[in-house]
Amino acid sequence: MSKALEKLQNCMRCIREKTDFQPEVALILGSGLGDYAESIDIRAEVSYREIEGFPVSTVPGHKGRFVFGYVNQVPVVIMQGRVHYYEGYSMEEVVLPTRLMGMMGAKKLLLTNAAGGMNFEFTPGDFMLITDHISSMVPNPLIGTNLDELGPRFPDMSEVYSRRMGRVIRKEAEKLGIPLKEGVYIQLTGPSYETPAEIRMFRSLGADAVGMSTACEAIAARHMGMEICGISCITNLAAGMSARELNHAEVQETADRVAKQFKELVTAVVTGI
Ligand code: 6GU
Repeated sequence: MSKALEKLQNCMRCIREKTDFQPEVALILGSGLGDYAESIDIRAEVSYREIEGFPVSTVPGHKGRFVFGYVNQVPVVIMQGRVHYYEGYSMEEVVLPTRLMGMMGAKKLLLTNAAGGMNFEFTPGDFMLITDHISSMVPNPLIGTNLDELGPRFPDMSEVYSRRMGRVIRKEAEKLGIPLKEGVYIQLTGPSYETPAEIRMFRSLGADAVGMSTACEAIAARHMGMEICGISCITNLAAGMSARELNHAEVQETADRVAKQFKELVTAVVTGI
C-alpha cells in the first residue's frame, strides 16, 4: 500500500476511535467564517491535534478541528480551520483533511473562503457563487502516485462545481434576499497579496476572485467523486483596485461584518443540497 493511503487510513482510525458519526455533507469554513460550527447541533468534535500525522494550521483566526453534528436534519462534518500551502505544507498535506471527510462518507462538499474581488462589479461584503476555478498557478494536489482507491489517475474536471448545486445556491440566496454574484476563483500560493500588474493579468485570464485555498481542495474532492459547490465572501478588492492597502485585518473585518448573512446562506444551502 502507498504511504499516502496508509497515512489517510491511520488518520481515519484516530477519528473513528472518537466518533462513528456518518456525515452526508462536508463543509470547509474560510477566514473569519469559522464560528459557524458553534451554531450547529454539535454531536462530536475531533481536534486536529488528536489525529496522528495531521497538518495543524498556524494562522490566527483559524481553529483546527472537525465538528460533527446536524444542520436541521442534515448530518454534517465541518472542517473548522484549514491548512494552506503558504504555511509550508505539501499540497498532499493540504488536501488530507478534505480527503478524510470524503472517506468518512460525505458525498457532498460545500467550500467557503474569503477572497479578493477582481471583477469591477464586485463590492466588499458580496458573496460569489464559484462557477469554476483556475488552479494552474499552484501545484496540483494529485501529483504523485495515484491513490487508485480514491479515484482515477486522470480525473475529469469539466464540472468541478456542480451546476445542480449552483441552482440550489442561487434559489436559496434569492429566498433569503441575499444578493449573489457569480464567477471564477483563482488560487494562488500567497502568502503575499498580488501586485496590481498580477491582478490585471489574472483578470484578463478570466478570474473574478482571488484567494489562497479552495481549488486544490475541490480537485482532491472531485477526484474522489464528491459533488462540490463553493461560495466566496469578497472581503476586499484586489490590489490596484482601490486606494487602500491590503491586510488580513480588513479581510477578517469584512468577513465578520457579513457573518450573520453568510451563516443563514450556508444553513439554507446545506439543507437544500
Ligand atoms: Cl486580494 N488575494 C489573495 N491571494 N487572497 C485574498 C485576497 C487577495 N483577499 C482575500 N484573500
